Amino acid sequence: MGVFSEPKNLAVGDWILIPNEGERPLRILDRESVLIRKAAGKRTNDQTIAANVDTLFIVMSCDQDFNVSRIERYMALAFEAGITPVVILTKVDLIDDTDSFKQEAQALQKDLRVECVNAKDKLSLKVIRNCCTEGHTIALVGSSGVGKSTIINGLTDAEQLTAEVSVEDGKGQHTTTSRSLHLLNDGGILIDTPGIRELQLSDCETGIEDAFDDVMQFMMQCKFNNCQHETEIKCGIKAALESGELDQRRWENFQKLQNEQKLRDKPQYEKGRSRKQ
Ligand SMILES: Nc1nc2c(ncn2[C@@H]2O[C@H](COP(=O)(O)OP(=O)(O)O)[C@@H](O)[C@H]2O)c(=O)[nH]1
Ligand SMILES: [Mg+2]
Repeated sequence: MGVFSEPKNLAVGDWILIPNEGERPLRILDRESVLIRKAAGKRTNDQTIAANVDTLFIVMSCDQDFNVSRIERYMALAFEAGITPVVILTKVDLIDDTDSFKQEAQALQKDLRVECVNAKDKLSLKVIRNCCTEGHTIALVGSSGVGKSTIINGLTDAEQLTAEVSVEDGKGQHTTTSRSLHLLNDGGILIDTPGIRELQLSDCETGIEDAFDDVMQFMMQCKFNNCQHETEIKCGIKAALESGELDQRRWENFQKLQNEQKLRDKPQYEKGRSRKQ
């Protein structure tokens, strides 16, 4: 058996084989999934957010943080890694109309699971408790201040640092600065991530196609295979936009995410050129 050497990208969620307590680890178990994003500010490096995740909780509060385009971005990230996304809408106790937020998120995909919670109320968290079964790993992502640590506190008995939030601007202070892993009594595992301000997708083409399966269907209706969805006749996208089946925002976000991918795949010097255009 080989000598254990820690790889550079050992990530939260990795499983390590240790023969007996206190002995040297033998090896890292093969990963079932890996959540990757493009490292902020760097052009080439990918950053592993977490390994062996089964479910991604996309946490968003029902206030100015709520943004469906950002949900779509996180969905693409999850689908690319083969992870099931669940949208958790928090701070429902602070608003009257929860349904409009829920409906907007639900409209993104028919079978997308969307749950509304008051993260400060353990009873309210009951709706997501069934995700935390034995052997199941959940990573929480979302802006800072939306309630990720509060959800973890509610689902575990541990006390994590949470930030006080100002009600007027809805912004929490940044308290979680590194990833952390929490074992639940019922056997599940929760992984907290620091609020990611600028989530750039790594290699994510199929993830985007899965997150926008309706758009892919509309494209199949185009008369021409190389349709640019601009001036061509019998364009499935234009027809869907005109009929209202596809909304302009969703179409623009799809194009934005796809363009990020194209830019990512270009050699460095071409990236420089395309920025100047
Ligand atoms: N009223 C209310 N406050 C919440 C809720 N979720 C989180 N908070 C508050 O929002 C602030 C930020 O929460 P925190 O869990 O630290 O956010 P994180 O940065 O996503 O981990 C804290 O003051 C929490 O008490 C919620 O559902 N309802
Ligand atoms: Mg936190």
